[in-house]
Amino acid sequence: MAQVLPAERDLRRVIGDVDGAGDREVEGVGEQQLLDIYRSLVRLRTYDERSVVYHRQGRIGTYAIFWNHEAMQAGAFHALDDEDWIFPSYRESAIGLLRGMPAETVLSWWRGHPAGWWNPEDYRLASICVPIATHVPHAAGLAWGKKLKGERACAIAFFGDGATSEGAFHEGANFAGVTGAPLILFCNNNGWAISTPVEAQTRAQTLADKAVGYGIPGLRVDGTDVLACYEATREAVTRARAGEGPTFIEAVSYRTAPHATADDPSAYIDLERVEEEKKRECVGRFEGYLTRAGILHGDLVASIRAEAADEMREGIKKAEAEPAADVELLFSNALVDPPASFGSDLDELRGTLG
Ligand SMILES: Cc1ncc(C[n+]2csc(CCOP(=O)(O)OP(=O)(O)O)c2C)c(N)n1
Ligand SMILES: [Mg+2]
Repeated sequence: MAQVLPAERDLRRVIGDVDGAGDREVEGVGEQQLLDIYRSLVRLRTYDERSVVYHRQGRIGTYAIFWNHEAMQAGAFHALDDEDWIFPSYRESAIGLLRGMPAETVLSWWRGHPAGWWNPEDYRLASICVPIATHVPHAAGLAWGKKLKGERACAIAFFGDGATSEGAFHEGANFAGVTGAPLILFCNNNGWAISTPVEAQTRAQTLADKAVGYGIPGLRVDGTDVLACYEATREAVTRARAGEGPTFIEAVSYRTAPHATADDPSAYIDLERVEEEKKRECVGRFEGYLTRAGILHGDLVASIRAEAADEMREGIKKAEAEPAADVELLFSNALVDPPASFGSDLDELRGTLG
């Protein structure tokens, strides 16, 4: 049972080629749900593209671009219920939008402002995790807790291929396997951990193979196919709710954007491959699928994009209207017994900042 099924070695796909060859349907998913998924994709894409612009304008700090990762995030998200917990990495920083979090909250996070902090309970959304893989044991613990309490909710942890080289991933995966925690381990395998290719990180044939050692089933999907991501996550959620424990999903893509705004991938990435991959980026692929199915047309696309652009315009306005935070916040939760000089040091710092 705990194996990468032979049928899963190839990447699962629902969306076919541009001419429609290979398109199939996901059982039980109607027109309205397809459009909801599309709206989420567009909101994430808009968030990402606007953020790169805001960064260049100096309005947010260094930013982890998730262009062409939207299908994994929206696909997985729509397979969850409202009560299920999400543990994002920096790559899924804006997934809270889909849970009703205002854009200004996420933008504030990237501005390093405390208005970008939230109570995880409010959105069933843990804080954005930057130390690679350290949220995996937290997610496993929360999921196990839900099981012990007899609650229906499950948890999902998003992380990258590089995270599977970290101890915390293995601790979390093992713990979830042993406890049968209702957890989905969603691995975004974009081929790179900054400049380290996945081939330099592991001798495993697939990342899903790593699940086998923990007694967890592994699935492999095309990470730019939003419906394949949705379908695989829905299966994992069904297993979790049935008391069958965790599932590992490896969603495969090729990173088409820099790791973050501070990175210049031209020194290491295959630029020709990037151009090829951009032609089949995930939002356009889903638009093609929906158009072929007669569900999407130009006016609808335009209005959904306009709504998403408005959301961002409003969000950045509100984030920038936040008064600057007091610098004392940097220290107030760090020092139980501040040194004698703390008060005067702080005054000096305030003076320096004007
Ligand atoms: C514990 C830890 N070590 C190192 C880093 C520095 N670092 C930031 S991103 C990154 C690569 C992560 O790659 P991957 O897990 O594939 O995620 P991706 O960025 O591709 O989504 C590293 C090593 C970190 N944030 N945390
Ligand atoms: Mg990666």
